[in-house]
Amino acid sequence: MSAAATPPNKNQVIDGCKAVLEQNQRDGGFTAPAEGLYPHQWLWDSCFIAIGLAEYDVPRAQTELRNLLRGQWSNGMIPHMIFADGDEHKRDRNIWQSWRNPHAPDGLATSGLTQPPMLAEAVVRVGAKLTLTERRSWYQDMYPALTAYHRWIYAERDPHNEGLALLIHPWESGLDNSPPWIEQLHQHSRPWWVSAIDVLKLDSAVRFLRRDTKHVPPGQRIDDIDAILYFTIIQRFRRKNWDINRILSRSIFSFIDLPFNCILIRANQHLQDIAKTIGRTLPEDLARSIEKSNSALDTLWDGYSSQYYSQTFITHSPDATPTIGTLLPLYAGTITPERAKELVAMLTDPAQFGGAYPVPSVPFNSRWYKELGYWQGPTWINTNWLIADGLRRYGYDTEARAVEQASIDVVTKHGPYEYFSAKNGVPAGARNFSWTAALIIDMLKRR
Ligand code: 9WN
Repeated sequence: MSAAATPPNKNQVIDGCKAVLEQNQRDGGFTAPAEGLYPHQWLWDSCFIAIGLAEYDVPRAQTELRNLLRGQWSNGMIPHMIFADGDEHKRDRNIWQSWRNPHAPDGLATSGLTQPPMLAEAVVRVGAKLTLTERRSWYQDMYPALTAYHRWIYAERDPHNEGLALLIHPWESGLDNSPPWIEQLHQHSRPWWVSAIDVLKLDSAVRFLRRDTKHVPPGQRIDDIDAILYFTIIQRFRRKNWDINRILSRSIFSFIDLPFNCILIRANQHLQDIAKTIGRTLPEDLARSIEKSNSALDTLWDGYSSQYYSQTFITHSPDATPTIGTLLPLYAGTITPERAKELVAMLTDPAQFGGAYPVPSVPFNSRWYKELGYWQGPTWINTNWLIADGLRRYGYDTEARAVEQASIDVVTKHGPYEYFSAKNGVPAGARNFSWTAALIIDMLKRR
């Protein structure tokens, strides 16, 4: 799909994307995000992948999501990774040791964290391809797991009943090293030995521990010291057996992540629709929390800079670093049309998020903007998909089409890479990346 003289047509792009999903399919029926770099099953990746699969292979989309539920813990948590079998992945499984927690599933190694709750959206997108009878039975199947998951989010991650979920590790946000997370990371003390590695400039010597920099240029990813710090948090949580009470009693992070909460709010709406379709009533505690979430999103608005921000959980102070997160309340769909209009103005402003290949993960005018820096500048197709969906629900069809067209253009030109320069479309990260392929199929098929 790359430097051909004649650009591939729509069907050829779709076929190329299908081939990527074929190639990344693994034994047991899950789809890896990318060959080599990401060998396991990831939560929100599988949801985006199922949305694309639903466009041409509904049974496989259903299998993808059912496979994700293999990893669900008995307390309702859906972990962000289910580790692949095989000796070559033993080290990954041992880093996490999910089996230390009594809620973890038997005979399956998972992470001990979650990721943005995209599952309800994926279930509904798959449901839309079924007849009413089939849809009801699909929803009946998925409803218990979904309800348990959303209840777990509120029970464990909203301890003060405020309607906003806290996250305990940057990986839970899906936007791993988005600037607010790195800022939080740097505000906390680090273990002495990490400082020693830093001072002695031994950071690149520990690079052998990382998988990502074996596949993509280190300059495009999180730096080594920060990567080590991410792992030290995992080590610490592992020592606490992934028990949330022990973790929260002395946690590095407890952060109210804006994108995660926007996705949660949208997921709640889907869950309500699912319940209605099958004549079920959501448990009262969950219904109350959902109600609170809808209004709580407004507390993340900063009137001074006219932006939405993430907040620290304890003090509720905003982390006033602009990122693509500020646009995701469009996807949540609960903000006023006036607020939506302000967000659309930011989206189309060339100094912020507007440009040749929108939408940059960090605005161009931010001091953090880094053209090919992981989640610190490039355009990602999943966030484009979320923004386009939100725009459409607020009646901004032209803007939604433009975001989708830019996504289609860049993938038609270069293939389904992990991310792209928002300035000139240069591709970066993993090639043949599953969610890019899946969401482009979805965008093209819906044209
Ligand atoms: C850690 C798989 C995942 C995505 C995340 C992305 C990246 C993992 C990593 O890859 O995170 O979970 O190894 O850096 O940030 O959004 O789900 O594609």
